[in-house]
Amino acid sequence: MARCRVWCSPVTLPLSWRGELTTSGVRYSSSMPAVRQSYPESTSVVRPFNEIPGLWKNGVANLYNFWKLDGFRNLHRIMANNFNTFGPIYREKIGYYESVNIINPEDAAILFKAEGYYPKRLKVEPWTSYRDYRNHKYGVLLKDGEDWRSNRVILNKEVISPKVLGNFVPLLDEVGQDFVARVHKKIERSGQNKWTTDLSHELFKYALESVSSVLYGERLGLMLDYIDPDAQHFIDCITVMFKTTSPMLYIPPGLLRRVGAKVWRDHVEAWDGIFSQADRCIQNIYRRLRQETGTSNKYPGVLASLLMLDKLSIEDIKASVTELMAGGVDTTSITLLWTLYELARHPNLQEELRAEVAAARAETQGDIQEMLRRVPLVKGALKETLRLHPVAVSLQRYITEDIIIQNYHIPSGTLVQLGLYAMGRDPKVFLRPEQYQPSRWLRTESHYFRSLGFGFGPRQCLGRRIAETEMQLFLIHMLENFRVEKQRQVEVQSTFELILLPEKPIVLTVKPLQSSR
Ligand code: HCD
Repeated sequence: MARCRVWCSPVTLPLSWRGELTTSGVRYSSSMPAVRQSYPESTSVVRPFNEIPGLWKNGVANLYNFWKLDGFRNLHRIMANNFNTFGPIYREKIGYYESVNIINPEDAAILFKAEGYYPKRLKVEPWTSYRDYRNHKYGVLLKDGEDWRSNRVILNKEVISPKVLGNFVPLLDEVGQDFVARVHKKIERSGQNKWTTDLSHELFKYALESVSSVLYGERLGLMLDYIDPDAQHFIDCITVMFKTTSPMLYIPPGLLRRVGAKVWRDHVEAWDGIFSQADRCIQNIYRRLRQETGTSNKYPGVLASLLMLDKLSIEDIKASVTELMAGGVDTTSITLLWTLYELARHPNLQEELRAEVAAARAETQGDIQEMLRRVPLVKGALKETLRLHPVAVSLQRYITEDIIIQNYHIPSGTLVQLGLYAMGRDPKVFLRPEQYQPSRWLRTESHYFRSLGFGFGPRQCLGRRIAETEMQLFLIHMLENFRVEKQRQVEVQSTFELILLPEKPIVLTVKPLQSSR
């Protein structure tokens, strides 16, 4: 293997780094062996790629073991275990897919500095295969290289820049108010002055209503009693799509397609449902836009803004808007469900958050955007939820230059993964990681590369600002109206279905504030 010799050949680091101390405490130069400057007594040299601990020699055997451990549903726990066994860096090969895994925030910083101009993450092959199969364009999620960059730059302006956030807030606030009104109604109907339920279905609808109102500038009406069966079908398709992705992650989908595997057929059917529903929404707006004269000064939504901007092809716009719509349902609703679960387990914390929201409300008299600036603990709660219950088990990049992590040399081109779930629960990274403490995000303890729930850098989650705002507003409205409680103290764990989900239903009781005591 040519790569194994690299450790003794010159390593190219970015100019700004030459001669600097790297975070791993290693000074590297091409003319002399690297020395650990911070521990002069140990004068260790940088170790070759080959010596990184881990199971990377027999991909097929590892895939078999992985399957035996039910790895398809336990990926997050297996990763955390591997860090316990091998330490803060390990190499791995499962099937045909090889990676180096890291856990420390300081190492994450080195990784992201080496992501290059066209950051590339692990390709989710079932998703690209589907698009190839049906001749759909890739959106910005699946694109790479210059095509990715040029699309992403334009989308950033309409989706994630602070400039457009102000347009989203009133739309999302309205959905939040409607959600609360719906819950009040459910409580009334129960005749018991409370509502005990698995909220996930309601949260899915809240999330889809929210992301749609921002994308299309129009309401779908999912907070009403009668809901469009197509919308429900869309929600169900997303769940199936995620569920059928993970078993195909380590087996080439092309192969599964040729043998006519059920999991591939179900996957195709799910994406078909997603695409046809998104297409209906997009066609609607497109038609309306051609009829209207465009004189209204109301914000028309992301899709209409992109169409009017006329900088991306309609096919490119459709592809990325579909991804935003599909990516914006389970991710935010599950995060909100975990947050309510944590608040139900911590009644005092819930009161503390409620007090913060009440004070912010009183100080801002209806200026909801200003209010969002005055709820740091609510924001901390969401970060804390994503620390313990991240949507993505890992962040990955193919590095574009050689790097040194934990004193090991890693050659350019390697897939390096940060174990996000494992990092969030590592006592060396977070003090008392098992405790849900939103206030840790307000204190002065280091936050350096620790809040990575939406990824990092130019390839971070495009929907981040929509998701954050939607979730903050949800919590504000819920805290202002209800107290959330739990029956028994049951621990709920995560299961991996491409994204991390609660392994069993979370049943909560919602009581109106005034009369719940
Ligand atoms: C899943 O080993 C585990 O925002 C794999 C590595 C991996 C790669 C890409 C990640 C994926 C994991 C989890 C789900 C993510 C995805 C990238 C985008 C996607 C994090 C960690 C998500 C949920 C958006 C999905 C949009 C889609 C429905 C159009």
